[in-house]
Amino acid sequence: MRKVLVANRGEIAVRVIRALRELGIKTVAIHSTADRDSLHAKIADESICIGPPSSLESYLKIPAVMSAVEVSGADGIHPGYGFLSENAEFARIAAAYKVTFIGPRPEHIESLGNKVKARDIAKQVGVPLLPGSDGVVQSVDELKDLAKRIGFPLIIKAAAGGGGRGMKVVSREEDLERLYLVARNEALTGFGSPDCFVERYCQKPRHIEIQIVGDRFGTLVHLGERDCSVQRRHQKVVEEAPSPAVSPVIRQKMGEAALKLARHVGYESLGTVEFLLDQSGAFYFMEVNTRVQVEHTVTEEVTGIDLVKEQIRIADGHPLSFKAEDVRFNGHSIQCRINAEDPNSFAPWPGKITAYHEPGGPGIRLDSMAYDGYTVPPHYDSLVAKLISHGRTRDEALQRMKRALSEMKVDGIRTNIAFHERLLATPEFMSGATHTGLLEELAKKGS
Ligand code: MV4
Repeated sequence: MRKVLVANRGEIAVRVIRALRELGIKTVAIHSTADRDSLHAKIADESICIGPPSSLESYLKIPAVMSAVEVSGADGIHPGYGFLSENAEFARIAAAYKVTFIGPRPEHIESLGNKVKARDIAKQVGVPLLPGSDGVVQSVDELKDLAKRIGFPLIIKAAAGGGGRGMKVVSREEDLERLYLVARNEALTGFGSPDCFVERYCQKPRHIEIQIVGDRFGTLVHLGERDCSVQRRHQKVVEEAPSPAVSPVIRQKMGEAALKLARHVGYESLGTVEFLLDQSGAFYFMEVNTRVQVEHTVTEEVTGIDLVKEQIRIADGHPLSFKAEDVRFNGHSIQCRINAEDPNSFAPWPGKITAYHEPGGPGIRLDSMAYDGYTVPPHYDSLVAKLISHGRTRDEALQRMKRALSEMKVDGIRTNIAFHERLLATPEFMSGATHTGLLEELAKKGS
């Protein structure tokens, strides 16, 4: 590839442009009218306005993006995360234009992006699953039979959903039929298909995900886990690698499970295999993400591997730049997502940044779209920066993060910086005793 169009905005567009520049590849940014002054549009070699602020009419509009590809003469597209990154149709259109889509093959986006299909593949290759339906639940009667076998609580999930959207937890038999019908309805309006499946509900699990990377020569490697248990309404808040709850034995088993699944389909790109880890140490397959993730950074910090460069090189037909046997895990990394939001209501808080200071020093990395005088637009998600620390131990990474949070200054808008400072000082976080219900529990306690 000589020139790549970055079909995204914000911190990930900046991250991808940096990787492309290191590889000696020219960069094309696209932006909406609301993003004229965005950092990604400023630092790219070329920048093209593709539409109005609404994502539907800009970053999500395939004809607008493909027009920019044609105008610029780009021979590759990097989709980042969100937007069109897991749209198989977009990947197919790129291929039809003889443009390299920097991601997996369209059929893998499609099959692994469907939770029922992905679950079926996991079952075929013997990856652990929670007890549940074989495929889509076809009727209320079938659901009632399943509930007798699985027991309560159980969870109904949309086949086409993802990232926690389109799920219903059912605690009592009396609610089963009603919530099933609600789930189908929401799945249809939210994802275009009413198909749902069902699983036993796992209480207070950890969200652990394995980073995988495969090239087009059949080499597939896992790069260990990330612990993304600290979430609020399915939005991750803090991520870390390694997980305080994952032993070498669990890591090896989970890594092998992720690779078995990926090998079975012949996966070629970056990917993430999500698991739930329960309090007994058992883990269960959840879903596969076929894109680069917001939290890829903590894996980069502990492995020293530039995942975005690997992803680009793989798509360009190169083998992995490292050997599986040379992968080493070094120390600990933590990421705090800095959002433009009200610290009390968590509502987005766009506006002009009137004073900005970036933390630095040993073991600190900041992946950001912000600068002094930048106006955070109201049209997109509220993530403005990712603060990432690295240390020899979890404690050192934690102390560095606390120190960096105290240095960071973002005036003019509200942010969750002080929220992170409080969270990192709780006994639960300090001891590594995190789980997906932690933020709710802390909110109830008023801490
Ligand atoms: C679950 C679960 C418990 N049991 N499935 C959410 C995101 C998606 N990847 C899967 N998710 C979950 N699936 C079963 N069978 C718990 C979650 C979950 C979660 C649920 C409620 C509130 C917060 C959560 C955070 C992470 C995962």
